[in-house]
Amino acid sequence: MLRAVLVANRGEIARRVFRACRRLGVGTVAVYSEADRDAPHVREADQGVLLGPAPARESYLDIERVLDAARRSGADALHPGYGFLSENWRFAEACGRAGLTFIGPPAEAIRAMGDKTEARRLMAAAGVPTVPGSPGPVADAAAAEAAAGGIGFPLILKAAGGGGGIGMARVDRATDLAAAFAAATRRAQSAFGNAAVYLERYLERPRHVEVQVFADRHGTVVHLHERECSIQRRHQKLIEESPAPGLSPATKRGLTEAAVAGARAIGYVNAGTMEFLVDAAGGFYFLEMNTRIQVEHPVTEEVTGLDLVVEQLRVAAGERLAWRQDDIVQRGAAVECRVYAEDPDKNFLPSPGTLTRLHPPGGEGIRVESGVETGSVVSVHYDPLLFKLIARGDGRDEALARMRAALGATVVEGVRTTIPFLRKALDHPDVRRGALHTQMVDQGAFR
Ligand code: MV4
Repeated sequence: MLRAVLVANRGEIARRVFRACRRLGVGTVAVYSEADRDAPHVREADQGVLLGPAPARESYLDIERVLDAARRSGADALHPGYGFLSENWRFAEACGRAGLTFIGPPAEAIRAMGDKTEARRLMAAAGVPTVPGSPGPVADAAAAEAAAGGIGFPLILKAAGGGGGIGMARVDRATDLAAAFAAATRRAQSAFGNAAVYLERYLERPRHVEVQVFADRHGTVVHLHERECSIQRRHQKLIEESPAPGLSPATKRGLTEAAVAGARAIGYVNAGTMEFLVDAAGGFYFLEMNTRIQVEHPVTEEVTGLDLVVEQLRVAAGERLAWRQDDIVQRGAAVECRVYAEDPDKNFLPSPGTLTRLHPPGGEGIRVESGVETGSVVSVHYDPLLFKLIARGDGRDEALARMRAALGATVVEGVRTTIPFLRKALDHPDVRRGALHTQMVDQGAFR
């Protein structure tokens, strides 16, 4: 087993990883910025190492400072959490060179999936359905026009170096393509330092369904079923659930088999997520792969009864997966709401400040994953996620009812939060009946 794990992260995910370490009797090392000296994740670890000033560039994103903290603390493994350096293949590689076990996939898998056109190509070669589109990046406007001829309109321009929706542009007519291509290229260059752009057929109001996969170093690859994550705002997920409501057995089987085949084809190891778009007819298309543990992993834990972070540590230590596919069953239903320090009445403007009072909910079927406590300061420097509420039930209706009650019982004072928005969303008739799609929030369904 591992000796001590450094978590190169903060907030709720750092605390979540430390909890898994304690379950396995593994030591814990926190890193922190000057803004996080008094943060719960630092107090809860065996050791804490100061990285540097509050800005993430000088602390949580500074590879040399993080590696130096690992050396000084004696940690033999590193968990990147999500965000920050979690999908930086150079960082994963540097951990290996420094003699640290990176708790995640091989650097090469991170690199390959980070290049969105390479990911599409590898997945298509593995038999995973992809959205019809250009086989790779398009070199110039003329190449874009040639590719568009075979794809049709509407289409979408995406950054090859990007992902997560940044720099995408919908194009409805051939006459708009050259200008849109130029704009997308410029945005891709400034956001990712890589101007490469590719084309896909635009799917109208798709659902976002993702499949949790897990692989060990001994060739076993399994899935842990799906999550529905369509309720997003500007590519930030707000509500996630498992199972995905209303998926046909055929679509469900297709998704999970494709996810496992895709992960196997690239020699994937550890936890990963295959993201798909699902259209109204049940057709599904690979979108991208997230090569990290995700924010929404608890809904999968609640329906499978398995501890994904403990398994990440075990697999990283070289052990075999403790699960066989047939033992991984979805039981009941679970939903997660992300509570952010943002003002839904001001276009989700971040709402930093001091939490003068925090009273999280409890009760049957309710789980809270929090990075904060009463007195915590919500800084402008980091993602404003305060905590996640997870509700489980024997079925979807019970899980949603418990979530409504939990949101109603939560008290947060000192900052504005997304709770009023979440309550409106959960009361919406389309959400109640499970008729979800990715444009709901941005189209104003919950205002
Ligand atoms: C699309 C799409 C429609 N057609 N691709 C947004 C995030 C990025 N990973 C991919 N995204 C989309 N890709 C095609 N060919 C619509 C979206 C999209 C979306 C996807 C998932 C969840 C929320 C979304 C919100 C707006 C657009």
